[in-house]
Amino acid sequence: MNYFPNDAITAAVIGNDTVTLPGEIEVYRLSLEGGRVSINVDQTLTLVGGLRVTDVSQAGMVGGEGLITGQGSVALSPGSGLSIQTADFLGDLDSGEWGDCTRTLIGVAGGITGTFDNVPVAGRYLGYGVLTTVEEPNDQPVSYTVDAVLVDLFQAAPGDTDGNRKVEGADILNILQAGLFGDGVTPEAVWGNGDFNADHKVSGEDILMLLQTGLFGDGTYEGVLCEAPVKSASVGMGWISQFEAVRHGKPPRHSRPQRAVDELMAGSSGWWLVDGG
Ligand SMILES: [Ca+2]
Ligand SMILES: [Ca+2]
Repeated sequence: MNYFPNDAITAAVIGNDTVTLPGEIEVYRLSLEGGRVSINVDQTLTLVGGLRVTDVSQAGMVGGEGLITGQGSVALSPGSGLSIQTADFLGDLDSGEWGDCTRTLIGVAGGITGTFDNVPVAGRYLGYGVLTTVEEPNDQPVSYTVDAVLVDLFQAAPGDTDGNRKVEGADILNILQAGLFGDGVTPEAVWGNGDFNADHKVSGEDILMLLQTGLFGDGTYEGVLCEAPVKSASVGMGWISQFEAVRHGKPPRHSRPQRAVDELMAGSSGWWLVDGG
């Protein structure tokens, strides 16, 4: 559903497709809920109250199309704000795509005047293991060029429940303390308590995703999210082979992460007391 009044006190909602503005438009708050806006040359979209994006995963890469695009221009009024969420992962987690990524929210050839007065703070959780970040390249969650508004995002790796760039004992503790493992589908199951594939349950599939990253106890991890995807057959192979050994009834070698998972599966919660992370 698209709803686009030309009115400085009314919100506009773009639910699908790309809406080309019919002319000069002033709007209180623009909500992009799956759709995009295109602005024709010599026309200006003025955002009085601000912009709300419900799925930042659809925003373009740097140099690509923004969610607000076209040959026209955008004016951000004083006091306007930006709010963002995501409705999907930023990369294919099964292929090891996580890490930092800059996305283009607004990219208009006619340029941008003004800035948002209120933007998400660094580390704001957006859903699907995605957070705003102050890491390179822009050192702030929201940045501006003459013709673009960019947002710096971080896609956490499966297992990194708190998005601190480590998969460690504290993450396993988050999963254990929530106590949702094996409960089946529940609305309470989210990234932060162990649902890494967003199927609304914390199950063995999520634990396998954690294991396959090979990141447990490895310290701070890097990512390849905005570069060409790198698929390495060796990623996590040690873990996978141990998991396979368990599945086939062979005794696993004793490593802390494997023992943690064994005990998680068995419902024990004492292992993390001896883990150094
Ligand atoms: Ca973590
Ligand atoms: Ca899950």
